[in-house]
Amino acid sequence: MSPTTTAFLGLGSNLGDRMGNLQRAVDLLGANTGIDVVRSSRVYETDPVGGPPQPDYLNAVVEVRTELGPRELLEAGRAAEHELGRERTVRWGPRTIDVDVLTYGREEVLEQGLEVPHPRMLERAFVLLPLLELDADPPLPGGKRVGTLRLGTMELGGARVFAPPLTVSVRRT
Ligand code: GSY
Repeated sequence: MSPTTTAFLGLGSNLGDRMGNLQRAVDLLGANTGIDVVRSSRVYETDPVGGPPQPDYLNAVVEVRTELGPRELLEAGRAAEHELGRERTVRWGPRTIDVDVLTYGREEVLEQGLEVPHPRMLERAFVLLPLLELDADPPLPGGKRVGTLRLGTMELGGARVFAPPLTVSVRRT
């Protein structure tokens, strides 16, 4: 068996059946050979950040154990987005689903189109709140530690608990 790495993925949806889209993304990710979805945070309803005026999002974070490398994990997320009909037309615009690689072990990745830990996660309540539910001391951009940050309403506002964690199915093979 290949070595596995714990990674955290951010999920967001603000078009169509938002809960259904998040759950389907979890199921599609978990259907990949080489990805086990271990846990989900609760689902938060969040004020949209950036882009044109758009509906509120539902956001969650899932913990995965994966044999894939960070780039392959990103591709698996893109494939799930594609399957759910995501169209990349408006930058920062509304979407059926967004899958972001937030962290990959404690590795730092800086490649074309892939930066891990995610560079904007510290400014986003919709990432921080669900992520901190699953890991009290996650890898952060620039090697920062949660304990040294002064997280207040600027960083953590605009998010409300909306639903319990998404369902993850344990693989039995
Ligand atoms: O970066 C992911 C897509 N996105 C989101 C999001 O998922 N949640 C909220 N609240 N605002 C967002 N703006 C963008 S772009």
